[in-house]
Amino acid sequence: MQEEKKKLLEEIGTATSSLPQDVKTINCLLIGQVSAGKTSFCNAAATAIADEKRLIKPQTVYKSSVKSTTVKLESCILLQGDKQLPLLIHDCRGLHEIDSIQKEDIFYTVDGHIEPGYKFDPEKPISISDACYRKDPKLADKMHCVVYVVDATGSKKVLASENAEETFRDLRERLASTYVPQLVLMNKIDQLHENFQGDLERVFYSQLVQRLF
Ligand SMILES: Nc1nc2c(ncn2[C@@H]2O[C@H](COP(=O)(O)OP(=O)(O)OP(=O)(O)O)[C@@H](O)[C@H]2O)c(=O)[nH]1
Ligand SMILES: [Mg+2]
Repeated sequence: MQEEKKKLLEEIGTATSSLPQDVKTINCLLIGQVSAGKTSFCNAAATAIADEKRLIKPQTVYKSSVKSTTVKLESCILLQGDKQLPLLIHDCRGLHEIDSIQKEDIFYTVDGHIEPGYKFDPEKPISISDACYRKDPKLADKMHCVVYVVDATGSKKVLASENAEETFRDLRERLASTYVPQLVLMNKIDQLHENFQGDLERVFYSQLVQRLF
């Protein structure tokens, strides 16, 4: 396990070497339904890499609200000791029937128009006169990878809402002509079936998980 982790960290550490010089960090955006576990994933990744044997930012652990806890565009820095890895995971407000992140704001974020720290307004997308609006984003400001975080326990259909389905579909279409990789992160699999709780590796062979896709 430690060997795999070392290899993964080496890969992340050298991931920018083939990119243009001004791209010092790879930006990865997590999007998904409210409560899908976006922030928890950031915290888990930061905790695993820091190796401090304590949970970084444990405040999401007991959350059960229907509204998004995360309201801003937040960048999760991954620290290994005092060294920062060249990968930033960006966390944002979740999708929901009420008080959702606006679809246009997701597009603006992917295109690098929104500065970290921007508080998403569920009523309207960012205005181009906003202080957090970047008029002329460079390649380094854009998202280089998009991860759709889905809650495996949400319902028979993991997206669970038309709003989310439409947003995911439109984003997929927008990104289809780009080289931005798109991944799905299925979360809360530990709750999908009691058999998984003791041995999470079983999910890789599970027909239940396969059917959800
Ligand atoms: N069992 C289980 N619970 C999880 C997992 N990931 C997250 N949770 C719980 O799910 C709830 C929501 O997690 P968050 O990380 O706040 O979800 P989020 O997607 O950031 O939500 P918003 O910011 O509100 O959009 C919390 O109570 C977490 O503890 C998981 O893998 N398994
Ligand atoms: Mg969150």
